[in-house]
Amino acid sequence: MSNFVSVTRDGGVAVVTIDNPPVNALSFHVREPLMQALVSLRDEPDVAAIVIACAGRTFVAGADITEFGKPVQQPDLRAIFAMLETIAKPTVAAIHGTALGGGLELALGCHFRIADSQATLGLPEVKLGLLPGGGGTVRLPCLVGPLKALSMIVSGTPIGAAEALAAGLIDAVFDGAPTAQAVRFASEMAGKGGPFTPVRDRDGRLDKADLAAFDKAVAELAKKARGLEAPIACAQSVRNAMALPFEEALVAERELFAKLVAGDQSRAQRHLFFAEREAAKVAGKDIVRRKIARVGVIGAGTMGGGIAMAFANGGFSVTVLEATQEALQRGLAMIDKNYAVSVSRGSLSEDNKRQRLGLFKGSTAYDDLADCDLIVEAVFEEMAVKKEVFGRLDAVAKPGAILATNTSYLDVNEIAASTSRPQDVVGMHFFSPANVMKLLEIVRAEKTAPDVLATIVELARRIGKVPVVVGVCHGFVGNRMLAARGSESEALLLEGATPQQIDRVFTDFGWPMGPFQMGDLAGLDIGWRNRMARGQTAMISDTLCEQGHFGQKTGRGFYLYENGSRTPAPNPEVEALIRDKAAEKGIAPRAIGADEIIERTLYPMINEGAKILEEGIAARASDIDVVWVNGYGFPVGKGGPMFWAGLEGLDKIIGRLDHWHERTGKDFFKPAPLLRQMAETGAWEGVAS
Ligand code: T1G
Repeated sequence: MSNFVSVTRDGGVAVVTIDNPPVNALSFHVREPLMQALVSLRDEPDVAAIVIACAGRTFVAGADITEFGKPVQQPDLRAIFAMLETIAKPTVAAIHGTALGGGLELALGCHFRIADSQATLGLPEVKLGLLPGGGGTVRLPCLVGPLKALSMIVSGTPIGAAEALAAGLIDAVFDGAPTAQAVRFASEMAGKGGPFTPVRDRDGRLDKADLAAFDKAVAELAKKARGLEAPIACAQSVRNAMALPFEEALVAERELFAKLVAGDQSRAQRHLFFAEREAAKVAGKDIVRRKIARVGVIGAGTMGGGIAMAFANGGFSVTVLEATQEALQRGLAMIDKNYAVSVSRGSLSEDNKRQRLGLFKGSTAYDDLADCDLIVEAVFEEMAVKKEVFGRLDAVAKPGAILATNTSYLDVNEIAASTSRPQDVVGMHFFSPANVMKLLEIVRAEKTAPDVLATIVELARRIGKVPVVVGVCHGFVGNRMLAARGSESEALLLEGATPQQIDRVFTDFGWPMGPFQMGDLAGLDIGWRNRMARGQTAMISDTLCEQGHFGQKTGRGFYLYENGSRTPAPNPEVEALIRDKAAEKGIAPRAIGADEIIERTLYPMINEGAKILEEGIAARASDIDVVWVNGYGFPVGKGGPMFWAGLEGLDKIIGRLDHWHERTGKDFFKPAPLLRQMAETGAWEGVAS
């Protein structure tokens, strides 16, 4: 056949094996021989049944994403799946690892699907700004019903084999040897004799479906789409499967897919798919990683507790160290409560909770960290405190242990220099809540050893984090650009914009919330302490903090939060404060439009991103996108600040930065040389234009 598709015989059963490492994507060089194999086996009289299986660690993980945006080479997936359904003899998909996207659609083209008990199955296309374009939105509802199909397709979250069996998606689950199991299953079916009904004709669950209930579910989902087109298109296509004849629904699916794949949102989300994988590549593939089995976390506060949970969730034993028993018990109680909330929400079983809590050991003695392979410090954000902790760590930690700091701003070189082993020191900047947020900024200090970096990047993926390696500067990549984004927020208030107006521009842009609501959520005192430490000021926020108004946690900040609610209400006192301060500064308020707000907040942020690239603090522009999408809620449909800058137009951005630089004289508006350079080439290296 070909290197990528082979056919073997096991009695009357023909086994078609796809072998296209690393994830058996259905690239053109797979599709062509696959089509040929299936056509010839269909017509082969002495073949009683056909099994489709994959070599390597997984079943087909989808269409080849690298082929999107390029002319489609025939046969495309739809042609193969349509041909599959013309095969009268039983066809069985043997699933192991992941059956995702086009991979699950291939399996839906078969009469039967059997899976290994550890397999996962899903249609994650929505995460690429797409919808399942190989018939998945039309065939899946036939097996699992429209509502289940809707939730699987709009969430894009894969399900396990047991759930797939219960939902009617697969026909059997086995422990191991899926191909051999599939051959046995196939010959059994062949023995029973047909006819074998293609999935497309099993519309029993569709007919009975309740369109009203479906539309109600769609309305709920639409609220969460936040301007993303793909979730809406997914829902529309599943609805078509209920309302239209099969072939018409397929055509409609194809049209929706063609529109999405050519759109900026999908380009942005595909950019992020590859950007996340690029970011996790550190130099020295063959570097021996250090063994990490036992982890220590110093500090059981909000960050320390979340970090400890992130490691326990990853299966690591964790020693949590606190200065006092009282603080330790408080921290462990918070961890227990967080798990209890997950159990009450059904996202964790009571057993899992018990098992995870069993991984924790509390202590108030540094000596108990002596057997840890990695120790993460999450104490108060003050250099003197950090140095004192690292000095004590240096005395007790075993040789070769990795010492990490969770500082979000401070100089990791200086912290490392407070030990006798700076080569073992690295920054691990988690984002709150650390057991939930995906991003991990890994700060490479001057002396951080290459194997320490490689070990921590790999470890990050093992605990479900998205790692990005950054250099040492104040605020690293994320917080440094956040400061640039915020530098004009207060000026905009004094000149006439309101917190609600600015936040509305951000939510219209696609952010979960705007800077003022975000400040209130995180706590205004964090930025305040940081500004005080650096001798900087923010007139309105500082005044609120001096009055003890830190945001949600005090019930009052830029917004009011009555009776502990999380819903922000306008705060008339803040509006009066802004007017007073503006008058004090002789600033006459004026009408400010959404474009100006975007130009004076996001453009300086992009400019700061360019400076970060110039200084080598980030290795690629796409790393900056990964930081902002996974750590700061930058809308995925815009691909991150640097990708979005390409969509917005670098010339336009430079033009407006020049305008505001001339008008305000503020340095952060002065376009970075790299930005001008990139405007000439039209693209950041690492970010497709
Ligand atoms: N196409 C091309 N390359 C892919 C790929 C794909 N579908 N999936 C993975 N890769 C590359 C990836 O870039 C990396 O490359 C290497 O494989 C290992 O991946 C018509 C429209 C399967 C869970 O969305 O979720 O089907 O960096 O590091 O952590 O309806 O890969 O080494 O050079 O992620 O073990 C739908 C995408 C496609 C699933 C494995 N499918 N893949 O995770 O490895 S759209 C998906 C994943 C579609 C049809 C439509 C994960 C994984 P490199 P990795 P991993």
